[in-house]
Amino acid sequence: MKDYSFLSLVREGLRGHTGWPRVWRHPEPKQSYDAIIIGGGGHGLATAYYLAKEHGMRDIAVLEKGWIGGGNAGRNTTVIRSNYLYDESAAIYDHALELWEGLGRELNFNIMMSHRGVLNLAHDEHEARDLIRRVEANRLNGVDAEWLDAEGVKAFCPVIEISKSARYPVVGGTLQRRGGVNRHDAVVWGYARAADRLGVDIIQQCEVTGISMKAGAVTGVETTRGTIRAPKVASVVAGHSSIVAAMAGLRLPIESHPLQALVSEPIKPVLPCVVMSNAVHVYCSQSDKGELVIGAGIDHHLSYTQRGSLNIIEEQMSAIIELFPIFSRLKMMRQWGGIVDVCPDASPIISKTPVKGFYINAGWGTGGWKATPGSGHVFAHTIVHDEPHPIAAPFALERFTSGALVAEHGAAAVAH
Ligand code: FAD
Ligand code: PYC
Repeated sequence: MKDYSFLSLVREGLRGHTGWPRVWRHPEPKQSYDAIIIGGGGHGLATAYYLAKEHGMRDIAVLEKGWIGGGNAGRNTTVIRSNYLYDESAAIYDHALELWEGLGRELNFNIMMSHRGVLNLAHDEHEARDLIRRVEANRLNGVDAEWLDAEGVKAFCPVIEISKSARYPVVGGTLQRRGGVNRHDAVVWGYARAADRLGVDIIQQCEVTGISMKAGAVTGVETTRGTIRAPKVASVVAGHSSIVAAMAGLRLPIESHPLQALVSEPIKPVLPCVVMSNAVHVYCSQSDKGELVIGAGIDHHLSYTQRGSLNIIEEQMSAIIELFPIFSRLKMMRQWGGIVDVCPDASPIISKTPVKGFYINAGWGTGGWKATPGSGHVFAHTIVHDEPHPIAAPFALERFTSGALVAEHGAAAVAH
């Protein structure tokens, strides 16, 4: 067992922090593996971890072109909830939420999981009816959900402006108490350390540039560090899904957009929960450091830049002040963007493909963080059995030809 005690902290401080053990290994890529996961974000690392832990697979590589957690895992605002409309979505997002509930203990890593509750606001009668319908659907699926009237919203989150004279008055909102936020990099590091301990090779600075195939089956990958063979290759590359799928000759029904977020200067605790509003088009939470973490919708143009454009920031700012006039004097400190892959029905793809041994986990759009453990868990099953896990089955590629779409634009909330 490595020594992370207070004494070791002092000892390492005195010797200039030169002796800390690595938390995971940095192995050279081997020539072949039983399975290769492309993408070292939350979903890729979770997939590798569950492959090793639940299915006894040990000969696995995670190939990451940059550094683990440098993609959307490190750029997202970590809102976690499972209040989606359709049964299929409730099943996967609530499966994930259940796993989140025990994940810190399971990984023995503090992921700073905070079940502080997520409020989704309604600003008119139509929106209220829509959200109440969702509350009812959620309850039928065993997902905790409550409808609060405007006074109930104010009681739960006193800082929200509910005046009737507001441009978009708050008429009520849904509350999922089990929803909340956590710490994105802790999740990545926790999964990485646990997967590494089970023998998974995590290989950073290793970009996949081609998928090798023979007779309609995958045989491995070409990378910036050479050819690596494997009978099973899984793509889990968030904003680059179409690019990697094209390497295997596949065209995905996906559009890639920038999605931005920003944080304010830190202030004392003022916002006890996550607040989201479709109509005003913004969401907000407060980090443990005190910063307000603020986001809105996607940039409408397609792009692979991780920046986004100014008009979205302006809209975000006016929207946040609409809901929280008290924040009007706050300075904004940092802004960033990520690339999100959006499917036409705002639901993900977790699927086998027409190429034998090639699997795709993609299209989580603006809302995949919350799914991380559940996605990795059911994807690992799909890879091992070459058959979809029952929870993953509705999210197979076939739905785009059968028409069995899982239309979740409403529950995807502000984001698209
Ligand atoms: P990533 O971390 O992006 O992992 C994919 C990895 O693949 C990257 O590290 C990338 O470098 C690597 N890669 C790509 N191409 C290759 C290649 N050719 N070879 C090797 N590696 C490659 N979701 C929520 O549920 N709640 C939120 O509050 C939320 N907020 C968001 C806010 C923003 C600003 C953004 C951008 C996204 C947000 N999301 C949110 C969405 C969420 O971040 C993503 O759906 C989810 O993180 C995607 O999975 P991932 O973590 O595995 O992705
Ligand atoms: O899916 O809940 C969500 C979300 C919040 C911010 C971005 N996505």
